[in-house]
Amino acid sequence: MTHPIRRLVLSAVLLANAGAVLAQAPKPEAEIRFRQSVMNVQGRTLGPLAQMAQDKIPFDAGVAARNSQLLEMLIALPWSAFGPGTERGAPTRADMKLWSEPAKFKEASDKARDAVGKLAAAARGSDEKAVRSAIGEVGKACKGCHDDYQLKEPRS
Ligand code: ASC
Repeated sequence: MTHPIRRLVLSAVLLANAGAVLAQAPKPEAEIRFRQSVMNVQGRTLGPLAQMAQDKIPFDAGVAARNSQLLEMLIALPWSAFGPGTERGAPTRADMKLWSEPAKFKEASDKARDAVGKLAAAARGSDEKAVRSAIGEVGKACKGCHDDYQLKEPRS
């Protein structure tokens, strides 16, 4: 039995749900801006760590711990913003091949997550040598992925 009021309520509920689903799928431009923003903050967070590991600035265990833990949170964020349909929409340095070899990209991003996880674990301890070495591994993982998937210049 479909009473007109029931049908009206049902339609309203369906429409509201459709709205919620749309709200969950941000525009490609928003995804691109998001991943670029996270990558930017990651770079700013890794910067002092890399400088410490290379003896360009004095080693500071507090900064090492804080930045490593921040990096551990950040590294979880960008990957979901490289989904299908986010190949273009704003100037981006992401190489198109990123979308044609998702398994390889996932492997490269997992390496970065693993390396950052190890760094955060090392930074919770007091072994400066281990922290320095873990920073180096993070740098290598970031660079490895950028060598494969980051263009030198933005494309549209
Ligand atoms: C950064 C940054 C990168 C990586 C890479 C590590 O801070 O912007 O692309 O670290 O240079 O080797």
